[in-house]
Amino acid sequence: MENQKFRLAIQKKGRLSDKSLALLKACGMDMEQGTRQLMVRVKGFDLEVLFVRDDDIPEYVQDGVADIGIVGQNEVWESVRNVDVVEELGFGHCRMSIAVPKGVKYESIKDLDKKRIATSYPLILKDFLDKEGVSASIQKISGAVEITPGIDLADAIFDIVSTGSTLISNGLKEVQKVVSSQAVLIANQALDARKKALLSQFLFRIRAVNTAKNNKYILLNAPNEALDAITAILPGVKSPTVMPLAKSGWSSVHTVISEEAFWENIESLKAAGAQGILVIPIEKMIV
Ligand code: PRT
Ligand code: ZN
Repeated sequence: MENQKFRLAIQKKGRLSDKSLALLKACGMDMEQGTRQLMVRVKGFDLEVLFVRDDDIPEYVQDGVADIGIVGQNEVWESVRNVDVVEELGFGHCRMSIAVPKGVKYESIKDLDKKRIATSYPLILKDFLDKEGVSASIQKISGAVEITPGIDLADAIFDIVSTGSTLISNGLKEVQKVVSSQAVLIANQALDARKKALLSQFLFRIRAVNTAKNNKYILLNAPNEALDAITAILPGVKSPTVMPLAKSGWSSVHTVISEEAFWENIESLKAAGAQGILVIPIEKMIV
């Protein structure tokens, strides 16, 4: 038991695979290249990666086949629920919505009472309909849910939507957003102390990578008389570093701010006298 490997399950092939591998790489966990096996040892961390179908990940983690997993929240909600959702990972964003044929009048969820709704996610749909007090007949379909209204197998569908183009090309319109989903890190609920410690080290790296992604290192030059105004605009992690430039009367200001805050403040920075503004990506950030 003591020597058992710490094991992470990720999707073998699909929408979350590349981003899951990229996250591991950014966390300093490289894998041997070459043919992808079922299980691979990671370099740089005490971890073994298991490549599986996404539908199986929540159950594997619940049962301890894997200790942790990266999977869409939708798969967790739809399957077993006895796993801990440890962290939202910021990729694999989508929404789960109800759609009806575009010619059908839809005013509220009550319009679906006694109707047939096809979905691969019957549990999530049932939870929602129960909460809304709607009794529809849920038809469980494992793939190509979007074609069911066209062949009169269903009156509506409940499915994952990202751009919405699949709905449009099947003559459907999105009428009710039910929930948003993204990739999450999940963990077995009975990890021993050693594995818990490994999980927190893993999480520490993930947070360093994800925090860095949302922040930028900003460098700018400004005349000294503008420094007060400029530093007041910059909502940095800490107060900015101000260093004199070779040109007298001028300084260089360095700080870290969120990308969003940067765009919000760029005009006022320029107006306050900032020049030569550089925005630099950050690789890791520990706050
Ligand atoms: O083979 P395996 O079982 O492992 O994979 P899978 O085919 O079941 O899953 P996969 O790879 O399609 O999706 C994995 C996870 O990605 C899902 O569980 C979601 O959490 C997330 N995700 C994000 C999506 C989408 N976006 C998405 N757009 N999953 C599916 N889709 C489907 C959607 O259902 C629609 O049919 O993609 C189609 C296109 O979407 P539009 O709206 O962009 O046209
Ligand atoms: Zn799947």
